[in-house]
Amino acid sequence: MTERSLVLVKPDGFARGLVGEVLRRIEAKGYVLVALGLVTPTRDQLAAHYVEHQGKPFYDSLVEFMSSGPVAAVVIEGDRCIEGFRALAGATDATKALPGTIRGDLGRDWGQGPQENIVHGSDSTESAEREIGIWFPDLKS
Ligand code: IDP
Ligand code: MG
Repeated sequence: MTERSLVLVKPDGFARGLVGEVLRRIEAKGYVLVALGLVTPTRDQLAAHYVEHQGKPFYDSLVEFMSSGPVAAVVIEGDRCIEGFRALAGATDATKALPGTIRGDLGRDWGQGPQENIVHGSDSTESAEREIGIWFPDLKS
């Protein structure tokens, strides 16, 4: 049951000084931080990370945005933390995300629709395993 998830505080969240607030919410929920780093992602890294979105209308803009500055990459651990972090994050579109969630409390539309939404969280155990391998290739299970 114990699982891991890959969380990113995206460049908008980093630029707005929200890394600490996101980590605070993860820790307050009870999940454990397993790995943590700051990196400005390469396009290759983002192509691997967002492979499921290649070819979509927002893909090029998304990669541009995600490579525009530092992100905080985090591996969290805990029973059902994949589902649990997605609940903490809220809906993809920050305008629609419920108050109480990271995106609902801290996010808004900045002119690019749902693009700038502060955080990423893995959506399945398969995605989590794949994504953790991209961001933390040396992390031991
Ligand atoms: P998720 O992050 O809630 O899992 P996904 O559908 O996997 O949402 O989309 C990945 C990311 O792509 C989103 O978090 C958001 O930054 C961006 N995105 C999704 N849909 C759109 C869109 O319609 N326009 C612009 N950006 C989008
Ligand atoms: Mg997703």
